[in-house]
Amino acid sequence: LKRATDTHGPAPSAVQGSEFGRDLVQALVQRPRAISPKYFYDAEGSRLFDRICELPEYYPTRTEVAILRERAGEIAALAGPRAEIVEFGAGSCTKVRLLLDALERPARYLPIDISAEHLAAAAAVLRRDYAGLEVHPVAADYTQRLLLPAATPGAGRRVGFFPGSTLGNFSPEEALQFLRMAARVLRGGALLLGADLVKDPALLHAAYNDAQGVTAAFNLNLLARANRELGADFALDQFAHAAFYNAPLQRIEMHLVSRRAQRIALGGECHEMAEGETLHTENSHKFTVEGLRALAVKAGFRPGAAWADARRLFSVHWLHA
Ligand code: AVI
Repeated sequence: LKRATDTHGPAPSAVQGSEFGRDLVQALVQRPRAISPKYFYDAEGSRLFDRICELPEYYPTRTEVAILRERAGEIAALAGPRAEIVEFGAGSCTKVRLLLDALERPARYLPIDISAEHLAAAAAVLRRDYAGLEVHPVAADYTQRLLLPAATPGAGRRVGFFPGSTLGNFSPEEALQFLRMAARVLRGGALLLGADLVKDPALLHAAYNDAQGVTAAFNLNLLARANRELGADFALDQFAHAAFYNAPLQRIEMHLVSRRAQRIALGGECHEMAEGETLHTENSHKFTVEGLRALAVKAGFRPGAAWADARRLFSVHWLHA
């Protein structure tokens, strides 16, 4: 057994004073051990995710971008002039440029993201590049209650944008809850949604087990972040990245597997992990076009067009709110 150098670990107040700390303690206490994938995305995790999007094996980003490029004209016609774009989880606001370039005189862009700092910087760059576009960043957790500013006078349709199949990282209940909220704030407009499709498990496996190990580093960054922010003492070489397709549940699961029996000191307690036990860090659900449309109906949308690439790897949906 690894000896905890200090049985109390980092100061319990540092852990209890942070949402990440409290959720990580809870994750280590509960069975099965599981934590929200939202904690992947500190500055380092966001950088690693950007690298994932460039990997040869990670097809979702480039396939979705190709669909959006190919369908830009149709999307612009559906959105109409002076549309207002609301992006959920905007990050660095790069994909939206495809829409802004295609739409007819978009009136306003409301990027919603949890990281206010990141958002302000991204908004400044967009303002510089799109003269005449009002950019109104909303620093909020869009999985919680969301209040949006009233539509600007003379604005056209409100169009939600939720690309990347981020919907797949929610549980089925959370996905329904998110879509219900989106239908409410977009009422009278529409949601443009990206959803990764069910496919040959070998392709899925490769996308989450890339040869360069970037996805493994992204997964392990959760523990590295705990060491940086909470003063935890995870030995990163004592955990292995595991990602596999759970076919009955139509999802990729990511776990951190304990390579040996070890003790983890956190929040004033000592948590034990046996060899082979895991911390479940992410689900990435895959959809069928019909399944996604049925879910959208349940949430209060009227499904419109559904587009996919020729290999049917990824889908983009226009859902009337
Ligand atoms: C952000 N999200 C849609 C990605 C996915 O594919 O589920 C996150 C990711 N996890 C591992 N690789 C990429």
